[in-house]
Amino acid sequence: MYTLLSGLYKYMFQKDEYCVLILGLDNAGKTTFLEQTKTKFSKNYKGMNLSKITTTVGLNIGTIDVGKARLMFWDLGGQEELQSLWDKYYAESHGVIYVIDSTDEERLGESKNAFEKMISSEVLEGVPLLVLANKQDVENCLSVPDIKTAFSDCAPKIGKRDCLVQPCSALSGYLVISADYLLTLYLVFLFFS
Ligand code: G3D
Repeated sequence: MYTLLSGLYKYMFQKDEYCVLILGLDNAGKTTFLEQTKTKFSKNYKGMNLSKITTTVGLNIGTIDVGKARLMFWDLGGQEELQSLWDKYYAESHGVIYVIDSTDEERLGESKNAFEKMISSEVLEGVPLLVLANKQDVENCLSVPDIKTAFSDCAPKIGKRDCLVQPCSALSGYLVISADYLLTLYLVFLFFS
């Protein structure tokens, strides 16, 4: 009886846990994205003042619940010297959100190189990718087609894994945190896991 009840309890209340890495160069808006997401999806979470967020050094962690899923976000520092630590987290991850600063054309090549190195990892093969063209609230920023063109030679390395590129503004919340995104991610995880 106990086993039956505990099985039922687990079925009803236990969440499937997924780890999602948030990667990208420093200053891309990773931490701002994480804070917006936590604010939107965690009922009692009093978010930080987004304009006071400083660039990620080390690791920020956030957890949100979407339906029966618990998504654990790991926001990793994007400075060159910290990028070498990204691959330590690949084995644990079910999905990757790669954040690009659409206002920083100068560092777009650097971002592409970091992205290419990341998707070349065998450990991430088949792991779904969400690419966010962030800071779309800024006038004259690069558009999604501009970014896709700059990243076009990465396409063969993306292969058959699920990859979605979305414009967003982590700061204003514009287009960022629709439940659809997270639901898409969740469904993709379910599908691939
Ligand atoms: P990181 O975690 O990738 O290093 P942060 O990046 O989240 O710390 O953001 C770096 C800077 O970009 C911050 O500005 C932050 O406010 C800004 N930023 C993040 N997302 C957006 C966005 O969608 N639009 C705009 N306009 N700015 C954004 P500061 O001035 O604090 O360095």
